[in-house]
Amino acid sequence: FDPVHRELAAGLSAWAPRQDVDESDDRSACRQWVRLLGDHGWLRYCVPAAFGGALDKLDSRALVILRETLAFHSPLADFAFAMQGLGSGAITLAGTPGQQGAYLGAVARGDKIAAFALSEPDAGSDVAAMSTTARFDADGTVLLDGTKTWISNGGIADYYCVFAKTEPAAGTRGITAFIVDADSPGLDSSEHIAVMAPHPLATLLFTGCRIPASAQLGSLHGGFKLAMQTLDIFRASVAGAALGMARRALLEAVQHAKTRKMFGQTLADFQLTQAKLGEMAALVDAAALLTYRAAWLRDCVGTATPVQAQAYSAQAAMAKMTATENAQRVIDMALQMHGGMGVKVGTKVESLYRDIRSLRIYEGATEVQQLIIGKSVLKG
Ligand code: COS
Repeated sequence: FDPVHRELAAGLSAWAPRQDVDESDDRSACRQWVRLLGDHGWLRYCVPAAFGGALDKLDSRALVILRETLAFHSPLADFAFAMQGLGSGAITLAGTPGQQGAYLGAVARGDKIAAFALSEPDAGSDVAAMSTTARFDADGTVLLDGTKTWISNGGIADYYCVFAKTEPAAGTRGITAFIVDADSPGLDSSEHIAVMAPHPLATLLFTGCRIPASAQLGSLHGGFKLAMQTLDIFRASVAGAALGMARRALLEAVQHAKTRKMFGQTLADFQLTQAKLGEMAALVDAAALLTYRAAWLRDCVGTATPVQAQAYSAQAAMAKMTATENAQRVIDMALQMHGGMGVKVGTKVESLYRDIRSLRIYEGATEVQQLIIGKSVLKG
């Protein structure tokens, strides 16, 4: 990390716990977090400096450190931050100057809420199986038809980066991205999906949804690679978020072990507790090293050549897989150490136990990360 990253972590660690957001309703809480994060300049790390961002380019180490710090304090704040990045990443990578000017500054200020619409009821991990279509009409407009689901920020987003088939028979080579404003005619985002931890999610129905041809994002049929490149950037930051939650669970466990009295001593005096804490600390550190390595690799070595891009994809996948799986184990061990208090609604380890679960699934499930790493190992 550079000094700028350390300053960022220190500044955000001081700021985040002072924010008072009622998280009982995830949709309004998420809006509030976007407003706060935008007003205080934190969202500027989601876009490059040329469009109102804080740094010249999307900086993976900054994204990792910001997500780790936010997730330590509030997984929902982390989610609000992350979606501004994921929902604008494809515009940063492939948008025209007009698209970048229209969306990126607003995202960085928190004036527009962003979303990324890739998954479908029958196409989650298997992206190429998507069936949403985009058809270029004679009048130069584009018609979208189909269903996207599990869309984070669905229903509260101001726009969606939507991936649709423009050449249905061509598999991964027949997908194109589009920017779809939330008020586009023929788009219905009213079907909310409730999940086990606070997280605004919805299904999007496109029924003859008409958008201008200028909404095409990136090259025709270049959508699959654009989606993969966008996910690549943010996968290391999902690892950062998992790391923040694991660090919080470890802290909660240590504090509990030092104060909880049983059999005439504290929980921390038992060797069994010391062994568990040792294992948890090692799991956290292993995740941290892989996460920071992936972020450093992207920032300092880059992804300009195919070899570099493949190496980074594999390392981001290792980081995402390891950090989310390790965090789940650490949080479970912390909860176990709390005994009955661990499952009481309202305790931090109880909410972390629910918060962490989806990270092993979204932005590429653990099994997808294994595939990406395995393919890279075979390529050599
Ligand atoms: N960057 C750039 N290009 C990439 C890439 C990446 N990270 N990953 C794959 N590609 C390219 C490949 O090089 C290949 O290019 P060619 O057509 O020129 O040969 C093309 O894309 C197809 O790649 P591949 O054959 O690996 O595609 P698959 O259909 O086998 O898909 C997985 C591979 C499963 C890895 C992919 O579909 C995936 O990541 N799925 C998970 C999606 C996800 O994260 N969903 C969550 C949604 S957001 S919450």
